[in-house]
This record gives sequence, structure tokens and C-alpha cells, in this order.
Amino acid sequence: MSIPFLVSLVDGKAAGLFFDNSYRSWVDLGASKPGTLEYRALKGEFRLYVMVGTPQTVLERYTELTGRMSLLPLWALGFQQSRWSYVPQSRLLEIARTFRERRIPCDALYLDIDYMDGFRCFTWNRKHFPNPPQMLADLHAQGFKVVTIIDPGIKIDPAYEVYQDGLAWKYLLTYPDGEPFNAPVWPGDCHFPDFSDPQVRQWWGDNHQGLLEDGVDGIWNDMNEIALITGFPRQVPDMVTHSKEGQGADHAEIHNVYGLLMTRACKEGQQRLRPDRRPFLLTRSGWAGVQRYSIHWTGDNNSTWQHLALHVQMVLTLGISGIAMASADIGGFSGGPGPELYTRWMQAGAFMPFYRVHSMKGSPNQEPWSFGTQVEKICRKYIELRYRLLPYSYTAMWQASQSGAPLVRPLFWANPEDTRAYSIQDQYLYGDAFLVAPVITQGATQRVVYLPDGLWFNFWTNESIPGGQMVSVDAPLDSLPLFVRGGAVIPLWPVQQYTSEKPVETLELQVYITAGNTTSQLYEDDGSSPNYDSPEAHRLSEFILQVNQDGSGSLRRVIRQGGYTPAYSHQKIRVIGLKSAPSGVELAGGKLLSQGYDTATGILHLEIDATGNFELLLE
Ligand code: MIG
Repeated sequence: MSIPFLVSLVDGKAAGLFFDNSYRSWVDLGASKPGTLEYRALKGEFRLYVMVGTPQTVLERYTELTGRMSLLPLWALGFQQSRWSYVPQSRLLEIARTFRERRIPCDALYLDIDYMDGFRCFTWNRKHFPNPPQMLADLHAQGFKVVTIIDPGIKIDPAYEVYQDGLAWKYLLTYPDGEPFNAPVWPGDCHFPDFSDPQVRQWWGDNHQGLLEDGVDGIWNDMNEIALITGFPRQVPDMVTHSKEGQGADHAEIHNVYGLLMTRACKEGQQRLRPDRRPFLLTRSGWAGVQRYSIHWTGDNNSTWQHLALHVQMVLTLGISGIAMASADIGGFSGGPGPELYTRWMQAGAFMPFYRVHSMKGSPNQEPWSFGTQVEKICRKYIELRYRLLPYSYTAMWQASQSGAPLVRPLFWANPEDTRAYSIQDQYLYGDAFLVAPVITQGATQRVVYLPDGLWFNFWTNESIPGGQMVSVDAPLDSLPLFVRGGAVIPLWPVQQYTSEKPVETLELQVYITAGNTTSQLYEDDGSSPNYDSPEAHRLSEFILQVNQDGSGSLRRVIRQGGYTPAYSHQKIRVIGLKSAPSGVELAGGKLLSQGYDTATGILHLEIDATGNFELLLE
């Protein structure tokens, strides 16, 4: 993933520099000449876009230019289990069954390269998967979605249709003399499609028809850097030629955008072939703007504590580079994590833009039940929390589609003036309200957390803590240090075993009282329609909280956009942080079905029958 975009932040003022040149380039950030940024590229034009403002407005401008993600189906926010590879079919079905038996929520299972027939793209290994439509229907009935991998390498095999067509129609990369370029990948010697040609993209997209008709729910693009395996040549030579939309170009110019163009072909194919569904695509390679087509995982990491720390750092960096949804292989790809590392990784992963375990061929099992009952119990707790917070995460994903704001944000995002937050890379914000400080040190049962200015609440204890200071937090193995910004209104759903298991009948709202005025958003739609932009298909609400010094105040829900009607008819409200029981509670816009103040916890519990606008007064 190569994104020649730089964000600087000095005394609260942010600048974005986008070097729009796809050739190999070098950046020296003051290492050889202090105070001087040096940028060099092999060839091409010098084209620089400059944006200034706050980190937020810089990202808004950058993604206005390079594009924003479209909403993924809701299931993409559920838990996802992958490995290289779940074969044969009986193994995949066993994994699915075990999730349901053990009541560990899960939405998606992945099929890595061994589902194919001799690594030929768009084929099935019929020995291991005798009846894919039947198998997929069976998994769908249990609430699972299935994502299959597709690599760009096309096996050189005269009996293989994709090879025949690609060769006959001259859709493949060639040397300048017209000879097709070939190099080894998993299937042996391969040719590669020229995704910089619109006709090739159309053809490649259409090639997904069989998989989609069989019932595959999403696609996973790998090796699209282009990565080759041991042999000759080691890399695609610069002289290899491309169409570049008919203008002609060499590989030196296209190399960095090849992966992005492949994802474009795949996403557009999904849209054409299955217009009634939102596309799902996960890619390894990409370039500036790949967020328009795909989400991203960071490739082959190791099952080490260092790589857990790196997971956080990389997702933060990718986020401010326009990739609003990125994550890494949870548990680590190569090696085995052991129970403690796996547990810590599963906790942090619950607060990543997407939540996917993946591991390498030959590595020990990495399902949530693979490390004994204690670890399984903790994993279930965090996966369930992920499902509880779906309406919150979904709103954050919608924000990414509107403004480019990533789901995982650096601490300075909300406090650009707070210079102490600038260099913190082992904590992050998740959406507007959460601050996450994962434990990334072996053996640690405590960690130090920096809380930026404002009032914060410990999510587990509801204790309120003033920000602008470092605090030490207890973090036994079952505890992820997690804080909520004062003034936030967090929407929650009940736990489900998968995202569309049952209609949500009650929306829960957790309100964190802080003196002042705050606004929180909630975006709602059916979680699957591609036309979510239309007014009837979605609804945007704001929760406006106004609290006086004496604790009295109001909470209003205001529908700002759209006429979508969710399934729930009740809202349960928990008001956290009141100093004492309110002397009166009044509701406009619905019926107050129950109320109670719990003196032990200091939480005010309310249930109302409103589904839309309401105003709640606390005296
Ligand atoms: O050379 O498809 O990053 O996630 O499991 C390895 C097999 C090829 C690399 C990907 C990894 C995937 C693996 N692939």
C-alpha cells in the first residue's frame, strides 16, 4: 500500500501534502537536511495538492479529492474468522457449527487459496467443495457470509477458460515486443491482467459472476502489489507495458496503482452483477484513493507483541491517509500467539474498523475457543461488546463515507491543540466517543493512559476522570482499558449471534453526563440496501445533551435527515454520572414507561416508547 500523502500538525495547525505521482518515489522528512522535506520521484509530473486546517478538515479535503468509501453491508462490522485455509468443506462447516454451539457471535468466514482448483481464479476444488451453492446456502441459513480470495495471477493452462480469453483478447500484461509477461505465483507460471484497461476491468469484474451466483458474499484481493513467489523474475520489470486507459504506460508508472485498479474492477463487477447488494471487498495492495473500492488489511504480520503494537500504529496511519477501514490479522499471521497475546489482540480488535482473525498455513489454530475456556470466555465478552456497539460503529462507518473521517483516530483528532497527544501511538479514539488504550505489553495487568482535556468515564466502572492527565488503569487479562468522552450518547443493540439474526426491538442509549452542550450522531438504515443515500432509506439523528452545573438539563433526539423507520419501538436510556436522583423527569414525544434511580450505581434508568424525536427534561 503506497499513499504519497503526508499530514503535518504543528501547534494545532494541520497541513496535508498529496504528491500525485505514481512512480517510485522517495521521501526524506528532515533526516538528511533538518527542517527540509525532500521528495523525489523516478519520473512523471510534479503535482502537489496542499490542504490546510485541522486534521479533520485536511482529511475532508483529501478525501474530497481522492474519494471516500461507500457503506459496507452491516455484516462487515461483525466478527470475521479466517485462516489459510479452511479446507475441506467439512472443516469450514465444523468451524461454523462451533461458533453457533459455543454462542460466540460471528458473521463471516473466509476461504483462502485452497478452495480453488489448482489456484485457478474463479474455480472451485470439487474434491474439497463438491457443491458450493449447497454449502453456501447451508452457511447462509446459519447466518454466515462467505468471502473468497482472488489473486491477479492467471495460471498458464491452455485448458483454463480465463487464460484462454485473456490471451485471445490481449487482456494480459506484455513486454514491449507483445510477448505476454509471465512469472511464478501459487498456480505456477502466470500471466496478469492489465487492469489499467477499462475493457479488462469489465472482463475481470464479469469473471466473478460464477462465484457470486454460487452465493459468495464478498471478495478478498491478495498478491495485487503485484507480488511474485520465488523464481524468476522477482518483480515485474519496469518495461512491461500497460494500456493506461488507452494512453500507454510502462510498469514503472502503473506498479503502485495496479492493486487499486484491480479493486476497482472487482467492486464495479460486484455492482454490475449484483446491483441489489452492497459490494464487499478486502484488499492488500492499493494507492491513494483505494478507499473508494475496498477496505484494507495490512498483510502478513507475526504473532508477536511488537506486531500487536504495530497493528494500532498502522491502522492509525492508514486512517489519516484516507483508508478509513483497515485492520491487521488478529492473533498474527505467522507463528502462534499463545493465550495471553491472543486475548489482548482480540480485545484491541473489537475496537478496530473491522474485526478479523487470520493465520498462516501450518500455524496453530486461532479460533476463539483454541486457547482454553478462560480465553474463550474473554473473547466472547469482547465479541459480544462489538455486537452491542454495532449502531455506534455503523454510525462511524457512515461518517467515513461522508467526510473521510477514519473509524480509528489519533488522540489529536478531537484535540488538535493538545500537543501532549501528538506522539501517542498506543492509544486511539474509536469513533467520536471512545478512547481505547489496549494492553500491548506481555504480562502487564495495568497500564498508563493519557486522557486528553475534558471529562472521561471509565467504561467498565462508570467512574468519571478529568482529562489532561496521565492515569494508571488496572487491566487484568479480561479488561481492556476503555473510556467514554463525557457528554457522549452511545447507542447499543442487544447481543446477536450475527448481525441480522433478529429484528432489534429496543435501542439502548447510554448517556454520559457532563456540564455543557454536546451532540452525538446516530445513523440508521437497513444495513444492506445499496441505495442508502435516498431519503426514505436512511435516517440521521442527533442527540443533543445540555447539562447545567447543578446536573439538571435535557436530552433531545432530533431527526436531521431521512425517513427510514427502524424496527424498534422502545428506547432504554441509562443516564450515567448524575450526582443524585433527579427531582423530576419529564418526557415530550413519547410515553415514559418506567423510571428508576439506582443509588448504588448512580444510574438513572428510563424506558420510553418513542422511536423518533423526543425531549427529556431532568430537574
Ligand atoms: O504468499 O493466500 O497476505 O493473508 O493467507 C502468501 C495465502 C499469499 C498472503 C496473504 C495472506 C494469505 C496468503 N497470501
